[in-house]
Amino acid sequence: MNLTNKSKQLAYLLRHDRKYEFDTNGWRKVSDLICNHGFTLEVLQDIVNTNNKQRYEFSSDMQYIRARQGHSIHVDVELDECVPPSVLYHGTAEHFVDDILKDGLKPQSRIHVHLSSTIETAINVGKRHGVPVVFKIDSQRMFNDGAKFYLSRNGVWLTDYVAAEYLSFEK
Ligand code: HQG
Repeated sequence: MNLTNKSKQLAYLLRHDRKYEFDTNGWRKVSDLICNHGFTLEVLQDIVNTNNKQRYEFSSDMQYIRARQGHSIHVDVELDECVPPSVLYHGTAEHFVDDILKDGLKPQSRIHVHLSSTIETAINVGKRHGVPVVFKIDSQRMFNDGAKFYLSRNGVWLTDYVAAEYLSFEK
């Protein structure tokens, strides 16, 4: 299996694996991945160091590893609460637009709604689901209205929910 496939397998094991009992902060034992899931320490180090989105991190003693965001399992990855830029973006696909305009942006299976500071990133996120559509989010007004925003250590903006009143289409 090449490194990209191993990285995808790792994303599942660190974000979505309901069978594993995670530490409350989302850490999984490196030894479990080596003994039970076919990883070596070298492969894990390679993935952590070369991952294009810097999705994963080791604990300082290298005994544990976790994903920095994107979980569906309920863990607390110690996200930093931050003041957002005045505008953020969310990329989605055309076929979700009607529901989003009705119900707002929901986290669906994940813990948070994922937002980005650039339109380019949002387009790439949207493409994963179909013909991409980018929403612009009035994050400043949301923040002033009391919403919380978090910035993951790999630069992804997260929030709990975005009501439709804060959304507009990015042309
Ligand atoms: C949509 C990747 C209907 C939402 C990316 C999205 C990201 C609704 C989809 C990260 C809805 C959920 C997360 C509503 C939201 N009705 N559809 N009310 N509200 N949706 O994959 O944001 O590569 O869970 O627009 O780069 O696409 O894995 O979220 O299209 O940062 O590290 O429901 O995953 O990161 O899809 O992607 P997802 P996402 P990684």
